[in-house]
Amino acid sequence: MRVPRTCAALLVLMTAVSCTAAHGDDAKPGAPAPVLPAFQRLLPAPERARAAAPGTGYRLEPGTVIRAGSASSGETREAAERLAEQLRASSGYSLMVVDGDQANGILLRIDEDAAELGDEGYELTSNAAAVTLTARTPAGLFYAVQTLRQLVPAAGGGIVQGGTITDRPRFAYRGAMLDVARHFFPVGQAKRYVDQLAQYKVNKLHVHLSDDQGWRLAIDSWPRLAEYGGATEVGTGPGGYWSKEEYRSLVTYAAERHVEVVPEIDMPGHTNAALASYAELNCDGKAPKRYTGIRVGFSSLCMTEQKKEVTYRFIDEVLGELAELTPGPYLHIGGDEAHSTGAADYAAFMDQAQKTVAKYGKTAVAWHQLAAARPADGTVLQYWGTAATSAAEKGRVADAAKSGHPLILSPADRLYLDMKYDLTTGPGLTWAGYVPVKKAYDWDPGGYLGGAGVPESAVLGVEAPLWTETIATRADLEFMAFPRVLGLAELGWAPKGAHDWTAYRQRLAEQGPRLDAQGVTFYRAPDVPWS
Ligand code: NGO
Repeated sequence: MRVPRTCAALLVLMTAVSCTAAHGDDAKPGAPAPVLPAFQRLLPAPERARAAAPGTGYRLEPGTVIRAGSASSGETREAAERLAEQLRASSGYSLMVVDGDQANGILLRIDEDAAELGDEGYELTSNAAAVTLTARTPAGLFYAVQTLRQLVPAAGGGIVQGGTITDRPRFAYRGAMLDVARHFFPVGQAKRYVDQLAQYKVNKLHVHLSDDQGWRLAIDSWPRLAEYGGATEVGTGPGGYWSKEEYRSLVTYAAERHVEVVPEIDMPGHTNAALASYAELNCDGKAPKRYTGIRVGFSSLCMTEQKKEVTYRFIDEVLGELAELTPGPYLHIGGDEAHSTGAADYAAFMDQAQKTVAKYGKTAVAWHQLAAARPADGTVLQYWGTAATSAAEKGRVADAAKSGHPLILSPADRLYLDMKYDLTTGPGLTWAGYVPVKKAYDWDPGGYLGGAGVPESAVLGVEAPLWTETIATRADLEFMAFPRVLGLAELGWAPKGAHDWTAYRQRLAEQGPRLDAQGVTFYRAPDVPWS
């Protein structure tokens, strides 16, 4: 008997999952997807899932009680309350939350000895008496809850498929980037993105806070950056900036969803907004006009002997304030496309910027162009090359990786969410080619730079950047991000053995109603069998 490919891929990791022949690769592109058994619907795919007989499992009822463990920590209780809220909304049931650890109803528990679950893993079991979610950490418990949300039938109550899921992420860094510099988006939009991402187990939100077209974060020691440099964006819009209070509220909101905010101040290029705000930062002492076009590579902080001091004081004060707002370990210092900075000046500047990040107790992240200069110990490089990137450039990145610099992979022809899907896409750029949904998903981060000598162990994770030169509205933003960013989530979390486009596109199709219910204006890719 021929095992349908959908199941073959899952069976590598899952014993006893029930696969039906209905969803093999015979399914016609564009035909509605058959409904998948619950464990096979999960996105991202779990590391291991063992389903009990179909129809068995825990039945969610109006009287179901959610138990937040016995030695219930605040965080377990919080996770239980949040789960209750979400399930109430979809089921209409009252779902009381109580302390206690009886396996009866839905039980959430932290087991600090469950070392095998790691920092973000969890176990979920469902039987007639209970659904039990176990994790070693609050993050793991949060991800167990996200999985359970996908297992509860969308409409109302119903049965949570019986069996056991044991799950951990493949990569520690699973990120999305939002460029709020080219077009300004309020903090509320970033929070909405966090909610959308966290349910798919994405754990980093990188915010691109400054560029030629706008400076988006209030800095007390250099107030004109935001007040003057923030009052423009691409085109004729009014721009805007985030106050420190707003920024802090985003950091807190994200942390509650186990998402860490990684702030970026792009330097020494992409700095026209700063140069326009302060004449003293310019080599000739004259402030250029503010810029609202979409060219890159024309601006640079000044590195002459005379100006170095003010440039270094500037980055020290900006990064100092940024570090103070950032509980997470990373500060992103840009370093891309510094075409107007000489090579020696670039290297010296980036040395100083990395030293400054270290002085504030943080780890620097930079775009991979830093590999051509001097990445400092511990600095993380973010690779944004494409299939066309030269062997020499890849080689420099590989050398850095081999000497201990972790890599975040954001190949532009796979993960740039600002690339058009195809020639009919309204917004978006095409410099890295079209990026249809399949292309965004169908590659292996672990082996991606293997040809250049980068081992999987050097890959910290993946990130999908959303640059906004051509994206000015929430609708366009979501149209470009969804559904491709789910591919990012899958690549970052799911085990390599689950990788299979035919199976993935069916799981993706199952997310359509969920995205619809959340009001996400996603792109209905023609090769995904949306129901
Ligand atoms: C490049 C460039 C950005 C653009 C983006 C557009 C990087 C790292 N620098 O990516 O300034 O916005 O392409 O796709």
